Amino acid sequence: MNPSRRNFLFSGAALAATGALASQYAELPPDASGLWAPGHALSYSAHRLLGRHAHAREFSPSQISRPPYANGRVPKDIDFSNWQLSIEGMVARPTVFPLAAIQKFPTSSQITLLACEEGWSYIAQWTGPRLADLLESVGASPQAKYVAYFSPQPRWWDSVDIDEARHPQTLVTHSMNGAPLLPGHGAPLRMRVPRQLGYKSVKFLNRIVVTDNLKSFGAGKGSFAAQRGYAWYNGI
Ligand SMILES: Nc1nc2c(c(=O)[nH]1)N[C@H]1C(S)=C(S)[C@@H](COP(=O)(O)O)O[C@H]1N2
Ligand SMILES: [Mo]
Repeated sequence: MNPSRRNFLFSGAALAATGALASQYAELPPDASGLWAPGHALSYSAHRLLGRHAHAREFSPSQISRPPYANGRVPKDIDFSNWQLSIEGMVARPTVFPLAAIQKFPTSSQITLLACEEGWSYIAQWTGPRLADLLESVGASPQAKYVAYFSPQPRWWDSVDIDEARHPQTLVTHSMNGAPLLPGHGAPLRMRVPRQLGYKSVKFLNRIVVTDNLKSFGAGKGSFAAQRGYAWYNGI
């Protein structure tokens, strides 16, 4: 977050305006209850007001981290053969895409920072179709408000609002630093949400659900991370 945003967030005016912003701009985030509720709602509505279309910072090729930090071990319980990506929910044509079909979509590339909530980060180039284009190809409903996305790992699913889903930097990546994704970084497909913290970039992506309500997913807070107390919306 840049300093001017931070100042805005903590100004009295911003606090007073929170309720109005939240109701005007995106309603409340799905985790807007409990201990952290006021902060989460404030951050979400202020970011949405200031930066609905803002772009995550992009870096130059010389700034790519080598070697990249690989947080995750490769899970042993995932069957990587014949990978498919299902896109379902509020779409005209629910589709199960074989990996090869996803690889045929026009791609977008970006060099951005992946920042973990634990404090470490790395810069990499990410390549793959825009989520917006995949949603378009299956006829996502104009009434959709959220996109939830899943891996075979029960804890690793998340969701974003429709603006984030349609944002040009939100990609379904199959390549990193000019090569196919490595298993530790989420091969063969990984959601990449560079405007938010690392946990939103779910690895081993195999299912996307377009919806207007997150209540029916898990505990209804929009992600497993949110169930554990991390913010559902966590802009960087
Ligand atoms: N499926 C899955 N996705 C995941 C994770 C995971 O363990 N499994 N870890 C998340 C977290 S907390 C972070 S910070 C990033 C780490 O990305 P990296 O493994 O490329 O470093 O992936 C996110 N996506
Ligand atoms: Mo993380």
